Amino acid sequence: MDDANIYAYKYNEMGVKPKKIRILDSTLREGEQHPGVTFSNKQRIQIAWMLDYFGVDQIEISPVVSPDHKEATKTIIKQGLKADIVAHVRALKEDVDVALDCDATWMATYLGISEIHMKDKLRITREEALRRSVETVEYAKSHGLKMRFTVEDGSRADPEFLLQVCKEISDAGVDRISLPDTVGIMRPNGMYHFVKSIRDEIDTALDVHCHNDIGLALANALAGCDGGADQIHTTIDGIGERTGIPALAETAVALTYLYKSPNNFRLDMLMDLSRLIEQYTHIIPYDSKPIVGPTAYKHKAGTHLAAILRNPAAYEPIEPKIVGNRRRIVFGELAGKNGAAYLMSLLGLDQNEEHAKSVASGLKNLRMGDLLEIPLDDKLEQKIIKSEESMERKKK
Ligand code: HCA
Ligand code: CU
Repeated sequence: MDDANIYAYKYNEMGVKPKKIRILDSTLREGEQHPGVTFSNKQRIQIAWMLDYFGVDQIEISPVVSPDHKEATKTIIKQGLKADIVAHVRALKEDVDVALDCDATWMATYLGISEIHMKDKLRITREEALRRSVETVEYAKSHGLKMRFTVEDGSRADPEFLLQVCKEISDAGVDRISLPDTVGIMRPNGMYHFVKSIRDEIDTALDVHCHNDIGLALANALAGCDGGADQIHTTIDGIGERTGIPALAETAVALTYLYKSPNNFRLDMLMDLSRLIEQYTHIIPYDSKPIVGPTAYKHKAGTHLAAILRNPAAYEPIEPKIVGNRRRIVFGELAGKNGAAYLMSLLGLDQNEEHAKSVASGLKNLRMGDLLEIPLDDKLEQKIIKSEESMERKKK
């Protein structure tokens, strides 16, 4: 299938150096901030195991939300998973103590540094915000923790102050800085320059955390990586505050195929991960959701069916089985001659060009929209070849 994509991939690679981009999954932290979502501890542990097996680099959970969450954090840390377990807390010493109490090796802390967050949410001055940031980093580092600091609402912060905070927490030894677009206000070009402005001045590793309020979360996160970040925050199905953050499935596929970022992601788990979250949250992915949505691999128009039946790459960027999804074809008034011929072969009907044409026009005249939908797996694909051969023979 890559052959069909080769020119597209070439454009994608223009002007950017290939590099590894990591994933931090925050289903257990940001995801639980999605209205209506709460997991049981058993579910949290299972989600962590599955995310680890899938191959994400870091898994984030907040131990300060409730005693239950603290218990879950402790238990997940004890599992000895490959991924780092990142305890996400506020920039307060007492919260760092909670992370320590959970035996965390990694923690993340956040503090709003835009004027609106400092003035109206936190009611602190710039000086206080700066002091609190540096003190929290120093405190965590003095206890041997690896830590990330999130400059919350960073995309709306005064760039000079943003840089000052980033520089001072870097000097204090912070291991990573998360640059969030907390209200999802950036466009890709803006996110690129937001990240680059920090990347040009300091060496600390950078995360991007992009909200999806205007539907640009993943595009922005990827642009942020072009600007110098090397870790994207995701959740399964993109759940999170309001309209969430990039979905794990889309991010992992984009990194693997469009960015050629080296990783060991088990992409064939993506459908199961989405199903698991659907089962636990009762949030059903919308029909046209990329990668895992019910119509992501359905083909309908006659011209599309004709092509798909010969070579699915004609209308698919990557094969469905790679991501655990399934190809389906839809028969109805748009099926056309090729769709009709294939349907006839499935039904064991003798077919020739003329019959196929009249079935196609019969389907059209019924005016009943889509009538039938079938999965197109390997066995059925064999049938296509036979049906084509028999059509060819009859033509002669
Ligand atoms: C929050 C804010 C946050 C933090 C992101 C991060 C955001 O809900 O705590 O820690 O990287 O969007 O800014 O999710
Ligand atoms: Cu967020």
